Amino acid sequence: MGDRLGGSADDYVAGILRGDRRSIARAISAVENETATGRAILRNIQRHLGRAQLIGITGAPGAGKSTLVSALIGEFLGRGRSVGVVAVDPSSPFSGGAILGDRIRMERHSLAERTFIRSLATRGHSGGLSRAVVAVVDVLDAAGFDLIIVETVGVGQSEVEIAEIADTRIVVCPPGLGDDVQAIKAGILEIADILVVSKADLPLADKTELDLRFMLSVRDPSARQPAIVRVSSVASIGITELADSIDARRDLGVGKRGIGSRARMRRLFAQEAANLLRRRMTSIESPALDALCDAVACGDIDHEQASLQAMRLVMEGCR
Ligand SMILES: Nc1nc2c(ncn2[C@@H]2O[C@H](COP(=O)(O)OP(=O)(O)O)[C@@H](O)[C@H]2O)c(=O)[nH]1
Ligand SMILES: [Mg+2]
Repeated sequence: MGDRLGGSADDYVAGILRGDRRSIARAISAVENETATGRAILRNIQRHLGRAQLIGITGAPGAGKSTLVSALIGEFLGRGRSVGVVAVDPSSPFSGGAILGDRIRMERHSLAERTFIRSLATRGHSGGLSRAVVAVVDVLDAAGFDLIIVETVGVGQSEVEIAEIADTRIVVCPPGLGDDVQAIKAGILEIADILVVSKADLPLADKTELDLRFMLSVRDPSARQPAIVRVSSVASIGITELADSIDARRDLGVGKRGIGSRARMRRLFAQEAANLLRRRMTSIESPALDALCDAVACGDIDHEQASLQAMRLVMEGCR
């Protein structure tokens, strides 16, 4: 099976597994465009997945995500690791100079070989943005990148969904969002494994950290407690600590071969199933569903039971 770029899926897969950059770049285009070759590539790389640790970085536009990603690339390259990046925020492009700081510029060529940065369009993915991101991540995983960082702007449902799929979820909170950090939606706080107070060189960073600690303290105490790390990408503060927190999660087994990818796939299933269910349940013509709504309204059945029944009805195609 060939495509207009002139390769068969087997050629691409062989190239990806060798770490050949041209094959990786073209395979990403094929999977992103959902071509027949792209689908064949994805099927054939599945058994080579699950080694990479997937890190999601999300936060408001201008929060400092891309700058932080650049700093993290430098830090992890310095630790001997390779890093793939998928930026679902094409508004702030990466600059090679910033990524490969002075400290490591001498080794520039070999280091450039150990990074791969790709922007992904936010529109035009018929299978959903999450699935498109996972497909690109899979290619980078098969290519052997140790860490894969996905940067998304934390506005909108699909961006939160992408962040949710990652093994390690980082929410970036810049100082000076106003009186408090209400601008950080509760939903996005819930998914954070690590909360980063960015731009720690700015005076308001103290207040942002206090606000975050307060917000966490008033939550349900049984909720997962994310770590809080202050960083300044421009003043090189906290980058080592953040990388240590990320490594600590890897050492816990997050992202180990097989475990990470299986959990990642379940989260993707859950999202896709929920989306599918939502679409069908809200649009399907069904007297049985209508009767169920009436039964809840009359108090004949409780919400949880009714939801389970509604799910069953939708899966059976209703009537
Ligand atoms: N003072 C300060 N500014 C920063 C820092 N990190 C990023 N910025 C600035 O914040 C702006 C947005 O950064 P960017 O990384 O593109 O944010 P993104 O939209 O979240 O990816 C840019 O002007 C950066 O120079 C930092 O650590 N300290
Ligand atoms: Mg950005």
